Amino acid sequence: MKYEILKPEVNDGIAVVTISRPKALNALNTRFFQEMDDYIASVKNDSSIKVLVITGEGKAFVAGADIAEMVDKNGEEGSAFSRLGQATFRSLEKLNIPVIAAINGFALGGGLELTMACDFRTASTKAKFGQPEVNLGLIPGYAGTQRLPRLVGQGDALYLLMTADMIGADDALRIGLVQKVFEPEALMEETLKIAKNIASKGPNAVKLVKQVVRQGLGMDFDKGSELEAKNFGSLFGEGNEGKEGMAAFLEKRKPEWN
Ligand code: DAK
Repeated sequence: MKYEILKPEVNDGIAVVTISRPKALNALNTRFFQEMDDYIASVKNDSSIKVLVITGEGKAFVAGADIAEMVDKNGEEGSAFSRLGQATFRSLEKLNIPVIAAINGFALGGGLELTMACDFRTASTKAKFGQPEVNLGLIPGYAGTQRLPRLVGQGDALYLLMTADMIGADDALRIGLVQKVFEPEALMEETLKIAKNIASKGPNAVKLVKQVVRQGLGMDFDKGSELEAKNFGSLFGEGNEGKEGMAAFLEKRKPEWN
């Protein structure tokens, strides 16, 4: 598929995809979701990609769902538009490699929901965050009501959802919505350093961390711990990653992952 909105690149196993529709502050339209579905499928099929970074072009990461496209929809079409986005974000979340949102500017509404489908978030000091749907007489449509309270807790989530306040990077860091904040010109370089650092770790272990944490969140504690124990065991044994990592430590050398 030829992309009009997404700009993908890959260097040394790190994929970066830039959302580029700057005239509309990268607002999410149907075309975006079609391209993103195609892109996610291509990343899934490329085992050389170790980490994916998503960012936006210009002064926004993504300023929300495309209001101009949504305005004429009836209830049924609105639900269909919502399901389309939910499915895309869910398949992004289910990619087995780490996905980082590098938030360069506005991350509002559907844009913030997109970042929350990533594994963690870095941000520029200029980034702004909010769920402004109630300003439009709407509620989030891409599972923001579900992911935001899981990430930041009920109080901060309901505050953001009810007031539609836009918060800056410092507040986002304080409530745990983002994990690192950098000067705008350093955002990509620093985020790529994080991505490279992760890419140097045991690749199966990194994938299992993601899988066990995400699946475990939907389970009770004991079932989650059992899931951990089962997966822990899968890294042992001749030819397995844990064996190599521990041997390398004891032999004072760098591990050689397969
Ligand atoms: N959609 C479409 N166009 C947008 C847009 C958006 N979300 N945000 C900005 N733009 C467009 C503007 O209309 C403007 O276009 P032109 O007038 O130049 O043609 C251009 O981008 C530049 O924007 P501004 O001139 O407004 O730029 P400023 O720097 O002055 O302001 C701003 C930046 C981010 C504060 C402002 O643009 C703004 O408030 N934007 C809207 C933010 C917003 O409310 N976003 C949340 C959208 S609601 C659902 C599915 C999904 C959702 C809900 C329900 N179901 C189907 C149930 C999700 C909803 C949302 O995401």
